[in-house]
Amino acid sequence: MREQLSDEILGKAYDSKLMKRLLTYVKPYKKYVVLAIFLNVFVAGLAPLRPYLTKIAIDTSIANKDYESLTLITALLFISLLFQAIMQYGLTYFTQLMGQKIIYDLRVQIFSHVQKLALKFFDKTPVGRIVTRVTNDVESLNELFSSGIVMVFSDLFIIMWIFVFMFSLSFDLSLITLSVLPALFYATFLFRRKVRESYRDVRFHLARLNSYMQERVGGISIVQLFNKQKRELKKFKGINKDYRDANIKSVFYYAIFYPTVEILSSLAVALIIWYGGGKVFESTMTLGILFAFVQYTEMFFRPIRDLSEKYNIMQTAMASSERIFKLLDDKTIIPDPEKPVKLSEFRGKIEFKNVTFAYNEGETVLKNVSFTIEPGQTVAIVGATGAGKTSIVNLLSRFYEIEQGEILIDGVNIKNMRKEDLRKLICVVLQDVLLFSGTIKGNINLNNSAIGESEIKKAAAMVGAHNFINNLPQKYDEKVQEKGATLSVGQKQLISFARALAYDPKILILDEATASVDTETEILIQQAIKKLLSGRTSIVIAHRLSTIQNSDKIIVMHKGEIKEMGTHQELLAKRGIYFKLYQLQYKDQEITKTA
Ligand code: M5T
Ligand code: MG
Repeated sequence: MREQLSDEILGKAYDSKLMKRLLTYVKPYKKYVVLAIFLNVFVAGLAPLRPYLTKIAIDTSIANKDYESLTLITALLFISLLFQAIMQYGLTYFTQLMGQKIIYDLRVQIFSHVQKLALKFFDKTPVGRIVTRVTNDVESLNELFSSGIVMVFSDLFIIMWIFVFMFSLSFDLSLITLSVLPALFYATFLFRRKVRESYRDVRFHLARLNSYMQERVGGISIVQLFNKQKRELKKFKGINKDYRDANIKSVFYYAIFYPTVEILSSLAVALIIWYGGGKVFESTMTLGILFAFVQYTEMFFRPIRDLSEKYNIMQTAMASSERIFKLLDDKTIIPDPEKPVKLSEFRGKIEFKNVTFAYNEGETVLKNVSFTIEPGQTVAIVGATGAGKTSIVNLLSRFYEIEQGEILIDGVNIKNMRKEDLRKLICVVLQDVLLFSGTIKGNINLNNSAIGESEIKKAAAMVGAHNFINNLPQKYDEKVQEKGATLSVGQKQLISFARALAYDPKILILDEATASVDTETEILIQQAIKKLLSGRTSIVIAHRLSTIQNSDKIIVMHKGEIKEMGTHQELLAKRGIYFKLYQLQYKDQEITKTA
């Protein structure tokens, strides 16, 4: 909850440091900015010109019954309107174009940065928040670039022009128009503060609604299984109501503010007609000037009203950019060495030397772990849940940095290798298989065109996945849903094996799933594993000890430490932890057999 709140904090409407950095994104599109400003000056200048033209029409043409000049002025009025419309179109088009181009760049930058971040970052950052950066936050910057910056200029330009025209026409009447300003500023000030509060409320309740929906829809099977629909609906209604009320409140402020501005501007117009009318009677002012002034006064209030909305855009954009830059500045990246070592010839020896590691400071997960795997060997790691088996794998792939000790491949510290080179050697078949939405084919070669159709089929056949894939309506082109939702656990496992085989890694790591599959699939998987392991250095993490009896070495982990090490027979003879584990499973099997 508090995290969400920090997401909703609104800061200043203008922060020069942030703005400076934001402008670096505008730099590549300088020509659009120049064009927009150019169009802006014209658009801003054209509107205030019209009341002045009317003044001439009334005072000169109409007063003197001069048809010719009246026609000319009417034509000028029309042309200026036409010009304004065309330029307005250009202005809108180019500013939107620029805005879209800038946020495209930003999204690319954020995504590519996020891909570089170490797992440690994702351990502490919910996915939803990163998605919000790329969508909502970037979108509010679009508003800043496309309508914010340029339009603020145009509003200021218009106000300035109107001022120039008004004061050149009549000083008294200008003062009358300005006399309403304090009230207008005060109303704007109040409105801004209230809208800002309600905006924050709206965002907060929206975030709540989103995360609630996401979680409940994600866990729909649990909701239905436990018949929680009614309760969930009631809760949702509550959250939805808060969101609705927050929205109504913010609409309410707009509903008050706009009419207030209207009333103030009508008041100014009335004052001008009353005072100016008197002056026209006295013949100290022409009718044309009075007429022009009424128009200027009406024109004057719109940009001022709009500016308060621009203020909100600026404020949201500043808060969004702050969050985006914070993400872009996150340095949770595992660095590549300056002078990377390349393995000239891979043999396949893996060494852990006194490795100590913690995900969070002070909570040691691995203590002084040392072992060696000779080239081509298969080593198994066993141990209770939470013993640190997966963590060993994470370290070998250098997903996390170790505090003490070193990990060597063929005698080279993995810290001295480029991450890319290191990970090219390794393939990990994870505990929970991750499939991407796409096709079966694409999930086996991960859309790497170097691995062709025949290699995909060969790999699938070798791990025994070919049969079930061939029975699918679309075979290898069968669509896979997000996370492989339409496939069984065993099928997903086989596909991930095919993926590993297709990539033909030098080092293979299997992190066996605890989930059990039927005997037939189990046999398939066992056979697949055998094929995967042959001829490469492998690490197998297994819960079923039957999988690993033939390993060259078995490492027994307990609470982050290696307690026993040896072959199956050696460890049984020791009558230690492994022996106990083995007995337990053996007993289990006896029970299931007799049952
Ligand atoms: C060992 C903690 C976990 C446990 C210990 C992967 C991971 C683990 N841990 C974290 O804090 N963050 C992480 O990202 O580390 O966990 P493990 O290495 O995953 O244990 P395992 O693979 O032996 O267990 P299992 O259940 O897979 O057999 O305290 O909290
Ligand atoms: Mg594990």
